[in-house]
Amino acid sequence: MPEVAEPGDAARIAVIGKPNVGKSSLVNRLLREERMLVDASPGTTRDSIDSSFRYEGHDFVLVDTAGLKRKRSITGAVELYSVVRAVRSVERANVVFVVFDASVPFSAQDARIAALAHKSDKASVVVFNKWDLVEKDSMTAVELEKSMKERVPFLHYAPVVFVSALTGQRVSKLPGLALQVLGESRKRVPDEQLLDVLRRATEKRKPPVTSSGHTPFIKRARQTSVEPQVFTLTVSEAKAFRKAYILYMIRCLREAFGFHGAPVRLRLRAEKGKRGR
Ligand SMILES: Nc1nc2c(ncn2[C@@H]2O[C@H](COP(=O)(O)OP(=O)(O)O)[C@@H](O)[C@H]2O)c(=O)[nH]1
Ligand SMILES: [Mg+2]
Repeated sequence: MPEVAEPGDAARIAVIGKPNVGKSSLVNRLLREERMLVDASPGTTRDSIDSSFRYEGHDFVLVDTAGLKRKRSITGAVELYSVVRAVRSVERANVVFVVFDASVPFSAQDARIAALAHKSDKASVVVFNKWDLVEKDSMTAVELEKSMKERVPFLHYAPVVFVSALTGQRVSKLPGLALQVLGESRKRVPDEQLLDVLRRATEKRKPPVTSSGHTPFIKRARQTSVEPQVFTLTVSEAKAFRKAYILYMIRCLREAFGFHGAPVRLRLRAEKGKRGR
């Protein structure tokens, strides 16, 4: 089995989501519930609050991308500003909690904010808050998760949790999930196992034959980065592996190694020559 790396220094968790989804309530509940608050100090930006806490021997800094109160008449500006703020805190984070309001329909702005976590290659947890307001018989967790994944397909790899900052339901699961996705994002995979998984993937489903009539193949594969997970494949012809095929290989890597909650990237580079092990 691949070795799971332990997080070293304090891991930063950015809590993002559009205004009013309950980010601040969630942060407050988490710190209160777990009685793990060590220190709360104004963040580097005037409008964010960094809170340090310790969970199962690991240090975290929780960053609430908190709200500036502005007049309703300039809603557009508030929305824009909330995205700018979220971008900044996501860049500095190790883990992102992407918070949605489970009691209202999923919106385009939800999707835009969620895209930040994916674009920045951060380990992510999807948090549906205000679960206490949801009529459980009309809208189940499964349906909500499904509609979110249709709108935000790139977050399909993230664990999803349904919580209530109001009642505290399942809020205590959050630190463990943060630790889990961070571990997945830092997991190391031995070269031979990696090549083995990829070769089996190409045997099961052959990459399309190139215009010159060759079946492209993988010569070497290495994990060239963790957090984010990046794999560099040396292949016979880089262009021969199309996007759909690259997504297929990523799916095979996830099946073999997990990487639950962690983004995975493949880099392909070509090297001419004969096949050889
Ligand atoms: N019913 C319910 N209300 C919530 C929950 N979490 C937050 N709220 C309410 O939603 C509103 C916005 O919460 P806030 O934490 O300020 O959201 P933020 O803008 O994302 O930080 C407040 O009126 C909260 O009391 C929840 O889990 N259930
Ligand atoms: Mg807030």
